[in-house]
Amino acid sequence: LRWLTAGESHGPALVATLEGLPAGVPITTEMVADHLARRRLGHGRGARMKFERDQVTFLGGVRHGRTLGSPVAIMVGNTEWPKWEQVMAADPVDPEVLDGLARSAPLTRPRPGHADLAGMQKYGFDEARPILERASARETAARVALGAVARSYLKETAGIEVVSHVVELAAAKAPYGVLPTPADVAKLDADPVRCLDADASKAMVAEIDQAHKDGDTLGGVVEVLAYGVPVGLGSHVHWDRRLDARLAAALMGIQAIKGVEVGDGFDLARVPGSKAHDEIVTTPEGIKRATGRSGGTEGGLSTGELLRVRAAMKPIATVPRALKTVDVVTGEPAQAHHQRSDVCAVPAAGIVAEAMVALVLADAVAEKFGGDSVTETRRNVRSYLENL
Ligand code: EPS
Repeated sequence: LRWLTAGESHGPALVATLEGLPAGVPITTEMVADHLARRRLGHGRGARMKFERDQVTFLGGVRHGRTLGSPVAIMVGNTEWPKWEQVMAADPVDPEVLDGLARSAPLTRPRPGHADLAGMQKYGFDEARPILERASARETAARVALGAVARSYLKETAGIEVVSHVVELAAAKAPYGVLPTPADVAKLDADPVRCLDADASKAMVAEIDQAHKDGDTLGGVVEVLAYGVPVGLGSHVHWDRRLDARLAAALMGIQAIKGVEVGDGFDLARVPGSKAHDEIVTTPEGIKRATGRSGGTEGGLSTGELLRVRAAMKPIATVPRALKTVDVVTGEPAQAHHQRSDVCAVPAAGIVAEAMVALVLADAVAEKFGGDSVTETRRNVRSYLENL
């Protein structure tokens, strides 16, 4: 698969294209919109989530609710655009018009932790607007749109389903080993922080409320589970074909993610080998692993067990109680710019992480099973599983 996104946070729209899927994958505007709506959920999201909506339009690759096998192109309109038409115009705008607009004031006090400063230095800008517009996590809406297509492909061809939940939020932690299934998704989406454990959820909400009072922001950890992944996606033969490496890169590529774990991850480094691996046992359903510490990958290959990965998100860099910085025009110490921000976007990060895992798995399924129509791919999956 090949896929790309384009678009700025306050531009007219985000666009995303996905090439390499077979014909016949069921997908509708409503299916994409549903996942985009899930991404907007979560206690601690900022004002923009309330007044902006995601407008989905398919521009290519889909007819009457099924993919055609041609590149899929999706546009997600920014309903905020009318306020930004001059400031973010593609064509030159009369400087006098811009001078009269508060939104167009140069952002010369870069936020620590954001792409602002290094981006300005690298791309040769004297203010942060041209950098933050693309660095913004608004772009994740485009990935979630593509993820909706990828997950439909996975379900139709191989019966794979992807679920995520929040397992840590600042100091609040869900108990280890609570693993939601696809049947729990409605309950998770109804929880203010997308956490299955009621006590942990309450503690997470309290953390966010306190940070809000303190003018601060919070991070956390999300876990993504993929059910129904067949043995043999990815490969041990080369580093860039390893499924775990591809998942790690995809998750790390989400804004504000600073760490990724596969299975028990860093904890495996703290226990002896006898307690680190999943013993192989025979069961009425065939050969299985007795535990799930590996997270469903061994040697870069999926094992056929539950796939489990985690991503750690740092607190949002737009901190209301603004951090120390330097004004790049005067060279004087200053406070970082701040207009509005989310207190916490960890629940949303879980939905984005689902999309990234779905895109990686869709790529690995397409690579292993090929097929130009969903029926052909499904036949290939079935024949492979029957011959194991
Ligand atoms: C973001 C900052 C906020 C968020 C935005 C991501 O936007 P603004 O700068 O306009 O207040 O609302 O997220 C979205 C718009 C979205 O759809 O997720 C940032 O700096 O990353």
